[in-house]
Formats: sequence, structure tokens, C-alpha cells
Amino acid sequence: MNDLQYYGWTENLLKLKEVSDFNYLPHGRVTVSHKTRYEVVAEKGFFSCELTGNMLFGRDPSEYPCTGDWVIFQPIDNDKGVIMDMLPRRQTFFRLKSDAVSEKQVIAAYVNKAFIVQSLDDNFNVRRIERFMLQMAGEKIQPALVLTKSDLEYDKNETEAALRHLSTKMPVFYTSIHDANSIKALSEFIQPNETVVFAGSSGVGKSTLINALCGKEVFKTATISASTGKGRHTSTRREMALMKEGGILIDTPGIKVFGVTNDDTGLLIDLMDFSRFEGQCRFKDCQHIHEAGCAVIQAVDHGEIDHGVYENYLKLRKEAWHYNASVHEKRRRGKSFARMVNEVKKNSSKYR
Ligand SMILES: Nc1nc2c(ncn2[C@@H]2O[C@H](COP(=O)(O)OP(=O)(O)O)[C@@H](O)[C@H]2O)c(=O)[nH]1
Ligand SMILES: [Mg+2]
Ligand SMILES: [Zn+2]
Repeated sequence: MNDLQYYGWTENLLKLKEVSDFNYLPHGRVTVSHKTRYEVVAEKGFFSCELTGNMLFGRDPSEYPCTGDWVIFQPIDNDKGVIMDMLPRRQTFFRLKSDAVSEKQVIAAYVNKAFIVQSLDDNFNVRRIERFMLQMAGEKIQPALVLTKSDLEYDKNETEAALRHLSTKMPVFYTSIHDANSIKALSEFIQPNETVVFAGSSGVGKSTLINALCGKEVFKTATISASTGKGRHTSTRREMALMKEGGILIDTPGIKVFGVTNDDTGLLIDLMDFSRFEGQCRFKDCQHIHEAGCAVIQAVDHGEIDHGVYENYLKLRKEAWHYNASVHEKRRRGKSFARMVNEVKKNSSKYR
């Protein structure tokens, strides 16, 4: 028997389950998702599940279950089942698909905290942290920055200076696998029953970190998988691990770029620390893009705002704008298509 509380099950989720047509069936949490197959942990064990046609029909692929989702399933035998329904998603960790303007790639659901993991040797990149924070804020997921491999050489002053506008807005951890205290500090930041997702490029030390937090080897790390020659995307791939202290950790395969969809300009302005110039632009509704008398642009010119920060502000706004404009356009076209279908129906009934 698994106690699903350790996997994050709550009274609130039970209430959400009660309104489902399938509330008489068992529920479980997706621990890893393959293309059409899902590993689900339930009270009676682990089940390998597929989706019913109903779950596939009329849904965008981004609405199919993903790791971390809570699902209701019909068991077929001791370890197989069919997913009949899923609970409404909360706090979804997703990004813009790298090769698309308006397609979401959903990575994990019911996420409380997201760690952006970068290694201090050569992976540190403030622009990527900014886009990550913007995207997390849109889903009310608490971000934290984890800078790994602090035992290797890096310039601490330079790192801190580059993070000045961000470090007041999220916790920053410097970790080394060779320094137990640094792992302990991170461990204490994770509350029992909290779901934490680890994101970052491949090789920065995510799996190593999760293993250290769990106190055992739950995930293969780079050196080991190289020596056994095992790929990372085999069917035995695992994604979810439990800490002894109660945290639920989700590993992700290397995510380098985090495409943003969040077009909340106010939030971005706060994130970039432009709020301190509020009320100083000539126009009240200044977008700080090219307006005359813009205090933000002046601050960039005078070196009070870093060029890199400002350029990323423009870039992130543009990216989110494109995403939302194209989603809007898709919806509009979807609607006119629905209208056309209705008209065809009406007309054809005239001739019946
Ligand atoms: N020097 C040093 N190496 C580390 C540290 N953490 C991880 N590594 C090494 O970095 C490599 C990649 O680690 P891995 O956990 O597989 O990275 P992942 O791809 O992000 O999961 C491995 O060779 C680890 O031993 C650290 O704190 N310090
Ligand atoms: Mg890994
Ligand atoms: Zn302005």
C-alpha cells in the first residue's frame, strides 16, 4: 500500500475528485509520462496506464496528462489501467515549444517550487534566469536559483553583481556535491508534501543534486549512464523521487531555453527593477519601448540600467506578445470555423 499523502495528495484534491463522473474509481499521480503511456502511483501500487479515447478526443496535446498530474483510472489488472479522467490542473510548469510560436509544452503539474539549476563553471546565464522567473510567476510557482559546482572556479563578485536585481526576488543557493552543508540548506528549503521541479541544461548536476537530497541514488548521473551506455530516454526512465523528509522531486531532461508565454508587463517591469522609475516617464502609459521622454530608456543611456537587462525586457515582451497574438488568432479562426459548421447545418436542414 502506498500512502498517497507522501506524493502530495490532499483533502482539496479529494474535493476536486468528488465532482468527477468517475469518482468511484481509484486515483493516482503520474510519476512519468511517455508518449501514450503513463506510470501512475496509486494506493494499490504502480500502474502502467493508457488514455481512453474520450481523454484524447477534442483535447490539445498540452491538455493530456503529464508528470505530476492527478488522474482517475480503471485498473485492468494488478499493474495496468486506463486513465478515465484527470483533476483540473494547477500550477503547471510549461514552456513555449522551442520550434513553435504558440504551442505549449507541458512538463509537470501541481508544482509548488521550481529550481532553475545552472552550474557555475560555464552554464551561468542571467538572461535565462529572467525568462524563467517571468514564466514561473504566471503560474504562481515559487522560483529558486540553484548554482551548482561551487567547488569549481568562478568569480563570486561578478556572479552576485549580475544577480543584483533578481536576488531580492527569489532565494539563491550555491551548492557543491562536496559540501554537505550546501545540500542541507537546499533540503531545508523544501517543505514536506511540496512538489519541486528541477530544470536546467543537461550536465549541470540536477540528477546528482536530487540523489543527494534523497540520500540515495534514484537517478543515474552523467558519468554512470555513460559507463553503462544506457540512454536517458529508455522506458525505465524515472522522473519523480521522494525525499525522506517528505519533498517530492521531479527531474527533467535538459531544458536549455525557456520560451515564455506570460505577457504580464507589470510583472516583468517589477522583475527587471524598472518600477523605481515609475511616474517619471513623460507618458502615463509609457511602455518603455521607444517613447520620447521615457525614464527607463534614459536610465539605460546613463548606465543606471544594464543594457543586457533592458534588451531582455524587449525580447521577453516580444516573445510573449507573439505567443498571445497567435493564440488569439487561433481562437478567432476556431470560432469562425464553428460558426461556419453551424451555418452548414442550418442550411442542410432547410433542404431536408
Ligand atoms: N565538481 C562538481 N561536479 C558536479 C557537481 N554536481 C554534479 N557534478 C558532475 O556533473 C556531471 C553531470 O551531473 P548530472 O547530475 O548527471 O547532471 P544533469 O544532466 O543535470 O542531471 C557529473 O559528472 C557530476 O558528477 C558539483 O557540485 N561539483
Ligand atoms: Mg540528469
Ligand atoms: Zn517609459
